[in-house]
Amino acid sequence: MVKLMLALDLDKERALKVAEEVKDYVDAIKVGYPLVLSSSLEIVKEIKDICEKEVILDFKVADIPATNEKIAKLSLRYGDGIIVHGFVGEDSVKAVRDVAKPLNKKTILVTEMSHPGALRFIQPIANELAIMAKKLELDGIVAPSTRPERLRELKHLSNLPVLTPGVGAQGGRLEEIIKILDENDYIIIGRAIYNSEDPKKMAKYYKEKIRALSK
Ligand code: U5P
Repeated sequence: MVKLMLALDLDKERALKVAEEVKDYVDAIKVGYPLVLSSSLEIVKEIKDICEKEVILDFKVADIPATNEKIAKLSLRYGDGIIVHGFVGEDSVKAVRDVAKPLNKKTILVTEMSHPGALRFIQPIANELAIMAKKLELDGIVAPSTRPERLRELKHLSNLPVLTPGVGAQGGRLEEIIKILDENDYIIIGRAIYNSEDPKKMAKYYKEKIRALSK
């Protein structure tokens, strides 16, 4: 079954509360700058103490190789993997991968982003980014639920597990993307769960919907 990854873009207090509420229904958690900058990387440990799920660091690392290496070393003391940008070049991505691999942690590459602004600069190079992810034998790509046909193509080109944001708040529709995905892939959902009146109920709803549509 396709996995459900909760994007926890909240402050510490709310993040820990939501993690506790939804833990029976999500397979993995994504933490990014909003949470880590409002607390610290130690938050990853606290999340794991609550729910023992895979935690991916969405830091969209995009610097020169030497700096990327330092960021990866410091970040990957926590969590199970890190998201990087590829437009900075193969050497920058390799620098992260070479830190992550020996630690048995994932390097996941952003291909095409899910927001409208992605059409101008990143969509034109997204196919090449997917091919680079395959060449570097990374652990996955990020590709948009907001554009199902692009998601399909990027998954095909990379032949890697996909983490796909955009369902819910960004207008992506589960029904349209689920058939493209398989049990190695993750659907990332944030606001549609944590901003709802009852995050637990909403996480359960998405989990059951994924199960029903996966058949
Ligand atoms: N995210 C995207 N689109 C991308 C890459 C990452 O939305 O192309 C991240 C956002 O930063 C957020 C999550 O953490 O995925 C989607 O959250 P939401 O729109 O479901 O609230």
